[in-house]
Amino acid sequence: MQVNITPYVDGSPSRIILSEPTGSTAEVRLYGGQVVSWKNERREELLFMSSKALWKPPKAVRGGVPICFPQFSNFGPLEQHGFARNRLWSLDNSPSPLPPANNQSTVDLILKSTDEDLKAWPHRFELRLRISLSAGKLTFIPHVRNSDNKPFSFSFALKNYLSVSDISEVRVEGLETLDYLDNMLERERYTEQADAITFDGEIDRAYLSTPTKIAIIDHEKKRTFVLRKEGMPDAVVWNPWDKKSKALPDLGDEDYKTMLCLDSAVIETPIVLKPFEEWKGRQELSTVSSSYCSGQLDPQKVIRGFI
Ligand code: TA6
Repeated sequence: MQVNITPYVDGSPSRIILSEPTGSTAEVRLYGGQVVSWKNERREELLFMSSKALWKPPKAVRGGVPICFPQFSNFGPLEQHGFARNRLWSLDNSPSPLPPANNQSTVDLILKSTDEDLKAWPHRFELRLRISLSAGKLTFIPHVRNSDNKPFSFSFALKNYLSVSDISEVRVEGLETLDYLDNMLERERYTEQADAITFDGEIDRAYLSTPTKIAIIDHEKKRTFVLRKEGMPDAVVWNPWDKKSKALPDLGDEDYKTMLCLDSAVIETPIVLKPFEEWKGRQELSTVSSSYCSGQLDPQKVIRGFI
């Protein structure tokens, strides 16, 4: 289907526009290999973008889906969330064979270690990312190859900034009763209660060994995001709330009200690759209209795959 590549007018890295027959689109920046927009067929923006996003390197744009590699968090030798989101990626001219592109619009990107990177992280790697758009669904297939002669380990996350109407009206289903590391309490380990997660303050948690499906219900918009993931057992839930929103220079003071980060992640058990070994993950973001308040759509049915 449609893949258009256009250079930015100010000469900064190119962007790729994916589109598909029902009218949805996605915009990908080669800088950071980052999806910065996903609009549905009604042209509604589904991903959050900070009202104060900095579009100039080396700061990653705060919004869309930044790629966190080879380190998630700031617990490690590298900058917070690793350097992949602050690098210029390329179009991958030798992607592995595409599955049948039935009504999909797909782009393959690649990031390889540079001499500069090797100073900070002495491991040669190839990080590939396939981004596919189809009606109501945005799919990410990250793929890491150890192209070095020694093993390395890495943590990883797709940092999904979701656009919500009002965070205080959002529920997350699928993470009940799981253990999580609380980043606000020195990453202490706790167990989630048995109800859906709702929001009335800052939250910054890495849920461990999560199910393959998580539902994010936007009550006001009557929209449910469904996050399906493979190869990424953990999930991060983050909302900065008011104080941290004011403290982050590239986040609007009120932006926390209309965003939720729900990341597919590899945190608790980093991936270890021997020379020439590969790791592949998969994430599907989709939306279903949820007349949840009338009880017609039970998020648990979404989780259990009936919808
Ligand atoms: O995803 C949660 C988190 O690690 C939070 O602790 C917060 O730091 C957020 O990421 C923002 O990270 P960034 O580096 O994008 O400012």
